Amino acid sequence: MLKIVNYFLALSNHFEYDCMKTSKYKIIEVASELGAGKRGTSLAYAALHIADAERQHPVLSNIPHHKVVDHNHLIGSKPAYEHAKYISDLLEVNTNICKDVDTVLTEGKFPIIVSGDHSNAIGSIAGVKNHFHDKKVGVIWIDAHADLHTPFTTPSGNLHGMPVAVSLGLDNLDRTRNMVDEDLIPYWDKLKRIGSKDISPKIDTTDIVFIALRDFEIQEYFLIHDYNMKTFQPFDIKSLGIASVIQLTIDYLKDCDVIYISFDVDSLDTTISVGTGTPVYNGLQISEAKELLAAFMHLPQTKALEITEINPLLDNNNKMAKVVLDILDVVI
Ligand SMILES: [Mn+2]
Repeated sequence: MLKIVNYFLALSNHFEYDCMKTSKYKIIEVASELGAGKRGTSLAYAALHIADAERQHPVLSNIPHHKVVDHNHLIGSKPAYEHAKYISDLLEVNTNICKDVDTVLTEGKFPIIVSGDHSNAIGSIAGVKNHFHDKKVGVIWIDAHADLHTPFTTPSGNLHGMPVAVSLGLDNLDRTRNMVDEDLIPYWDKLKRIGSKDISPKIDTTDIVFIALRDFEIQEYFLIHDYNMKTFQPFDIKSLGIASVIQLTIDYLKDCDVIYISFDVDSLDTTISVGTGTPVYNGLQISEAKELLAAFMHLPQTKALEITEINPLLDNNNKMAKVVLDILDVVI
C-alpha cells in the first residue's frame, strides 16, 4: 500500500514540476511556409506534437498553444513577384506573427515560436522589438545559412533567405543582380517596418551572432564583411570548442538588454537533419545544440525562442521532430 501511495506522490510531484516548468511558456505555432522553396514545413508543429505524444515524458504537451493565421491556401498559386515570392501575403502573415508575439510577451510569458519556414522570423523579431521598443535587442542566429539576401540579390526569390536582411534594414543595392519589379519595393520596405511602433532596423548589425553558418552566397558574404558581423563557422566551433563559442557569444552581446534565439534545424549536421529543406554538411552535433541552447535559454535577457524549418515530408520516421524534442527536453 505504501508503495502505491509513494508511486502516486512521485507522479504528482513530477506533474507539478512539469507544470512549473512549462507554465512560463506559450507556444506560438506559425505554419506559414510560403517563404520556402520546398513544401511541408507547415506540418512542423503536428510532427512535434505526434513525436511528443510517443515520449514517456512529454516536453510540449503541457504548454498552451496558439496558432497564427497564415496564407498557406495560396500554395500552388503563381507568386506575383519573381524576386520576392508571396511578399504581400507574407507581409500580412508576419504582421500577424508580430502582434501575437507582442501579446504573449505582454502576458508575461516566454514565447516558443514553432515556425514553418524561416521567413517567419521577420514577424517574430518585429514582435520582440515592438514589445521591448526602448531596449537594445540582440539575436543569436543558429543556422547553416546567413539569410541575408534581399530581392536585389536573391537567387531563388524565396523570402526564407531574407529575414536577417529585413531585420537589419539592409537592401545590399551595391551587389544588385536582379531586375526588381518596382511594385514590390513598398512591400519590402513595409516588411522592414512591421509593428505598431514603426521601427527599422529592428536590430543593429553589431548585435547579431551567427552560429554554425557555413552556406552563403557572395552577396551575403560581402554584407558580413562590410559590417564585420560576428560569425562562428564550423572551423571556429571545432577549434574553440562549444563552451568558448557560448562564452564569446554572451560576451559579444553583453550590451543587449533582450536576446532572441532563432534555431534553424539545418544548423545540425546532415547526418541528423534529414527532415529539413536545405541541409548542409559539417553542422552541429546534437550534444553541441543542447549545450548552446541550454546556455542561451538560461540567460535572463533571453525573451523568445524560435524553432524553424522542420519538414516532416522530407523526413524518415519523423526523426527531426524527435531530435528537436530531445534538445528541448534539456532546455525548457
Ligand atoms: Mn534559415
